Amino acid sequence: MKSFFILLITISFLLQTDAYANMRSKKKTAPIGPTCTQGGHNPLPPSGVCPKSNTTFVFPGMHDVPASQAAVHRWAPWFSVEWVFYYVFDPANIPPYFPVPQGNFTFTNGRTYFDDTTERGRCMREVYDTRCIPIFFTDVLSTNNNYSCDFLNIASTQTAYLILHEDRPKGAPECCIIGQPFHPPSRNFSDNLYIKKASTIEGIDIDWNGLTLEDAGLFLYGFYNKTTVIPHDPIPASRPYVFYMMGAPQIATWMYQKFGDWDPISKPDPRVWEIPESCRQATVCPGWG
Ligand SMILES: *[C@@H]1O[C@H](CO)[C@@H](O)[C@H](O)[C@H]1NC(C)=O
Ligand SMILES: *[C@@H]1O[C@H](CO)[C@@H](O)[C@H](O)[C@H]1NC(C)=O
Ligand SMILES: *[C@@H]1O[C@H](CO)[C@@H](O)[C@H](O)[C@H]1NC(C)=O
Ligand SMILES: *[C@@H]1O[C@H](CO)[C@@H](O)[C@H](O)[C@H]1NC(C)=O
Ligand SMILES: CC(=O)N[C@H]1CO[C@H](CO)[C@@H](O)[C@@H]1O
Repeated sequence: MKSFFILLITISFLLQTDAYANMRSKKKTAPIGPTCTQGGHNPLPPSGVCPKSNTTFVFPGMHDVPASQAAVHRWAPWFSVEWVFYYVFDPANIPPYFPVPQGNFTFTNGRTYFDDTTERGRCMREVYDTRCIPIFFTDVLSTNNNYSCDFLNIASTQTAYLILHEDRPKGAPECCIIGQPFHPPSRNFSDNLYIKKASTIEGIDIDWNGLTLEDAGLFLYGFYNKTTVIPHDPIPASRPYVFYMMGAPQIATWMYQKFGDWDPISKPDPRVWEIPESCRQATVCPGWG
């Protein structure tokens, strides 16, 4: 591993001495993906609020919570969580669902791994078993989403990779970049989300934390209101209930990630954070940015 990095440093030094390559390496360091994410994946803007969507959204079954009364929620220092991601085509079939969508949808199973305490900083990996999240509007990844994928984001690399597998569309890369600079959300990410609401679904009291973005629309993250004391951290941890956001409309206007089993006790296996060989030459994902 060490010798690999020394090799990289040597190569990048050699490239710097070549004017043409220098232009190319400059191009490579231009930001990839969203640059304003309300502090979630890159710094908050000086104003403290990313440019908002001008669409008016509705929130079925939710009521507003004044910011001063909103409960504080913290992700556990590490966790894994199972989920089902529902992709809902009809824009009028508005989340949240009670508890799952009716009508026309597709879905995939998957899981998220998070660890704020690794040698390489905060790490997150999302594994989509059969259908990748439809966030591509054009090009080879946008025609359908019936391929598996992983998103891997290691804070020390400031890069979010999309890793594709054998079932990827013809012509799609094995690995490409969707975010740079980009880091996994901090444990306190919900503090910066200024939409504060609450509702009860399946008898569970849920605190919603959200934002809207100019180009990407609505994002809402629901935690169980009841927090959990875990043995290895003084701050009570919050269990995720649902995350939802808007997708590429040719596949899904609404994308509803309903969390299941949550394990804030076992530390994810470090192998989860291994960046595959195929990512070493990765460039921006086709149809992205
Ligand atoms: C809302 O934003 C879109 C896209 O930025 C723009 O085309 C539209 O004119 C805006 N509508 C209003 C009412 O500001
Ligand atoms: C799923 O992908 C395969 C190719 O991998 C394609 O032939 C098929 O039509 C796709 N199905 C849907 C429902 O998009
Ligand atoms: C939130 O977490 C980040 C990263 O761990 C830390 O730098 C920041 O000070 C925290 N903010 C609050 C308000 O606790
Ligand atoms: C169901 O969703 C698919 C896309 O997933 C869409 O092509 C189709 O038109 C939808 N059907 C109805 C009846 O809305
Ligand atoms: C609806 C509900 O149970 N709300 C509770 C959420 O948790 C806070 C404490 O963090 C309570 O004060 C609320 O009553």
